[in-house]
Amino acid sequence: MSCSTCRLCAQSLLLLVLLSAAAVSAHTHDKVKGVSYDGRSLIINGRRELLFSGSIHYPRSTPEMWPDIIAKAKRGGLNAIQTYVFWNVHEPQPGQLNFSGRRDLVKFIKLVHQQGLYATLRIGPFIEAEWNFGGFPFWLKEIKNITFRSDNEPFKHHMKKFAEMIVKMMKDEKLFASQGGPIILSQIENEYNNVALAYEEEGKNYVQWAGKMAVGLETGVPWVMCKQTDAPDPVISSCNGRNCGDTFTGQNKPNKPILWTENWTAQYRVFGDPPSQRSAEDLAYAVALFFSKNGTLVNYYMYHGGTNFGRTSSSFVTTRYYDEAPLDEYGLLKEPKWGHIKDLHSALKLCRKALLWGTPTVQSLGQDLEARVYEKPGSDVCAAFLVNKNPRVDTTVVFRGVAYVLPHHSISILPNCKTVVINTQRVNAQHSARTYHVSKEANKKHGHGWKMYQEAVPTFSRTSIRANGPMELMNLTKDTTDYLWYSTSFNLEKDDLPRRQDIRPVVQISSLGHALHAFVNDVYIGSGHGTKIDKSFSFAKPATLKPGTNHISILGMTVGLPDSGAFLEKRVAGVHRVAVQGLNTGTLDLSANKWGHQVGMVGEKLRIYTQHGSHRVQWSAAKKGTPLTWYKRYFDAPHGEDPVAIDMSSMGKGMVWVNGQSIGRYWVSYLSPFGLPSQSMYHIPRSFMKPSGNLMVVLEETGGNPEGIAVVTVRRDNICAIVTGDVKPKARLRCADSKIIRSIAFVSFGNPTGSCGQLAAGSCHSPAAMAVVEKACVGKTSCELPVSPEAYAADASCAGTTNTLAVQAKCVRKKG
Ligand SMILES: *[C@@H]1O[C@H](CO)[C@@H](O)[C@H](O)[C@H]1NC(C)=O
Ligand SMILES: *[C@@H]1O[C@H](CO)[C@@H](O)[C@H](O)[C@H]1NC(C)=O
Ligand SMILES: *[C@@H]1O[C@H](CO)[C@@H](O)[C@H](O)[C@H]1NC(C)=O
Ligand SMILES: *[C@@H]1O[C@H](CO)[C@@H](O)[C@H](O)[C@H]1NC(C)=O
Ligand SMILES: CC(=O)N[C@H]1CO[C@H](CO)[C@@H](O)[C@@H]1O
Repeated sequence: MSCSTCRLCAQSLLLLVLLSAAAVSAHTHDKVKGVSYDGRSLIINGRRELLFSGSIHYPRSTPEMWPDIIAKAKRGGLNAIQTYVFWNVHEPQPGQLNFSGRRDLVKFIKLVHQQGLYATLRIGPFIEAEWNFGGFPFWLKEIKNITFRSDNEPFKHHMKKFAEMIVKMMKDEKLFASQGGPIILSQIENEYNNVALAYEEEGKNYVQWAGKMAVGLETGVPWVMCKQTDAPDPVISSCNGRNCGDTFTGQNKPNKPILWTENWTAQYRVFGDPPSQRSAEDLAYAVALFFSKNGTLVNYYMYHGGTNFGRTSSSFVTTRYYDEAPLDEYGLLKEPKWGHIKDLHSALKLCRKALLWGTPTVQSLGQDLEARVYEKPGSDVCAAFLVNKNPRVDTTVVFRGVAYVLPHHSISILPNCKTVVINTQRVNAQHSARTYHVSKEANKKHGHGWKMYQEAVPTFSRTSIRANGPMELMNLTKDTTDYLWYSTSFNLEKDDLPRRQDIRPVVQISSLGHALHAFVNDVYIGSGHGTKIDKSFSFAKPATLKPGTNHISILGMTVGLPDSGAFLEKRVAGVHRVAVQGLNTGTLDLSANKWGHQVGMVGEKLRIYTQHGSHRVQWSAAKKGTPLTWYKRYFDAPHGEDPVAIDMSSMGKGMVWVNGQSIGRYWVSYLSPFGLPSQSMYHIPRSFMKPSGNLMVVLEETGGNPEGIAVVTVRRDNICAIVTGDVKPKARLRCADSKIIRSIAFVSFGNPTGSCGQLAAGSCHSPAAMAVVEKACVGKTSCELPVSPEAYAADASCAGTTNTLAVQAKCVRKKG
């Protein structure tokens, strides 16, 4: 035995003593209602638990979707659901409360409870969350002398009032675990460490105050702060990020458990971003590593991202949110991510005893290779994690006398220290591909196609709010609309203008963000916008000016209020400076001119996107390509139960309403570096529609072709099994949403290539395989297939065979 192993033994003996002490204290909690913790784990109603939690935000889907989403999370092996509380949807005006519809927090938590899951409630009230203003209502900014998230009396007063109200609401409904309810943890503040420095001493005082205030609310369950290494006792600091098992686990005291409140399942997207992925393999690796390093609670951020309806997203964030999560925007299973982490949860649950009561040891198995073992001496309780940290090289390790193949960047889990039940790099879960289908019934013309109403461009004389210079935007819109018009008029002499017709003066605008459309003498001259990273931008476009009075009107706008960084209440946006260059007299600076402002669009004020309001204006036959145009038409809901979306590829930027409800902002003209829109499909929840005669209204800012808009249904009916025989002897296929397998589109055994939706046979292929798979699967909800050459009369000696079975099946909804 080498010296280093000696030291390991001594260390583990010490650990054993510590851990048995912890186990004893856990037993004394038996039959105690409520939640406590020690250095090992949370102890819920006297029981230690491994917690697999997923974020699902109630206002990002609909009450009609909640039961299905929660049930799918449960089937995916979760035992807890986490949500933020969204202050600005509950209290849009001071004292004016709303907890109905999508805002029904109590109903959401009760549904979680009904399905036997725990809940964790992140009250914030600062939540960030890519949510408008980080969750703060705009009126909070208008309170005299307020500084958000600091040791500031007005802020602390309102924060406390809100936290008290939410806690009381939960207590009245008996929703805390201490009352027999599902809520096992609450969170106060959010990632304050990121901004603490900016607030200096007042930040430190504020964190201490926030922790004490929260604890004083006496929920009977622990509070967490995420990434808060100075979290005041007994508040637990937890970890956020992609790789919490790697270097930092978030623990700020040895007597507090290691919890991971945000493990990003992908990355949220902003307009202009290319698509992103976090592979199922990488996610599973990170979670397995975290549990191998004493972690006991993981939360997938997001498990279901959903939709930023209306104007709820923060600056530049797309309307769909974390569509790459295990449940996609529509609540459909995103495979193999959903299935692979489900398999991981099953494997980890088999390790429960060892993880919660065993003694951890670490043994090196070579460079980048280690065995992390939890063992209870004197019993056969033993679980091992064999880790290969090398990002490229597959290898074989020997652990307790047995050889194990260990692919690169992977962890094998052995719940009995002998048998591998999962390797994070080997995905056995089925795959699925998402498809969109144009709905005939929804796109039928009915005799009435698109109608339009054009917004007028307001000139200075028609505006009411005047100032010497353009004013800050958010101060005027007060978060009631994205839009603020800026108008000014100025005179030019004939001599001011260039003599040559082909040389036109240039209108130059500098903006503090986020986007603008410019009109000169009622003619649209162009648009500009900033980015998520740099919201300010400048704009310069030639314009046709004339002798006499000229008008410049600029539609400035935000695309969601900011949600991150210090001093949110001091942010600025809108037109800043305006000049006309290239006049014979040089540059005309209009920044100190008299400017008029108009908040919002006329169509917004008249609510012409509602059935009632649409009668307030005169609609005419639609023309394409016109800026600042409202379009409307009626449509029937697509038949069936598949989710519904709308393809906006033919449009520019704006918003869509269905029966008066906003389905969010669209912005397809902002292309990613790959030349594609970040989002073309926009979700219309089924509950927004009735069977026929639905009113759709589109506000298009720059010009598009409404004839190109199509209502589509969304499916993940193409499911695939891609399994290699020497890893797993069986492959499984299962249709979701009570559908059955109608047909088999592709089968190959040998060395097939491609991914689900694009599978192709390789050089080794067995024609007999199709009949075998059809017989086993067609007409069934699920089927199990052997993965061996014999089962498919395949040539096992075919050069290049990988003994891989690839199947693509099509699911359909059962008739009747
Ligand atoms: C509350 O919110 C719902 C949407 O969830 C909305 O339909 C309703 O009008 C709101 N009620 C009030 C009083 O603002
Ligand atoms: C605002 O702060 C100033 C300076 O701290 C103080 O003098 C003033 O009384 C405060 N006003 C209110 C309404 O709290
Ligand atoms: C896991 O817990 C043990 C016992 O408390 C400790 O010695 C060890 O350092 C922990 N491992 C990690 C990675 O935190
Ligand atoms: C916004 O309005 C507040 C008063 O409501 C004022 O103190 C502040 O200076 C304004 N900000 C800007 C940038 O104009
Ligand atoms: C702190 C941290 O781990 N951040 C990572 C979170 O995940 C995203 C992608 O999802 C990474 O880009 C970050 O580096």
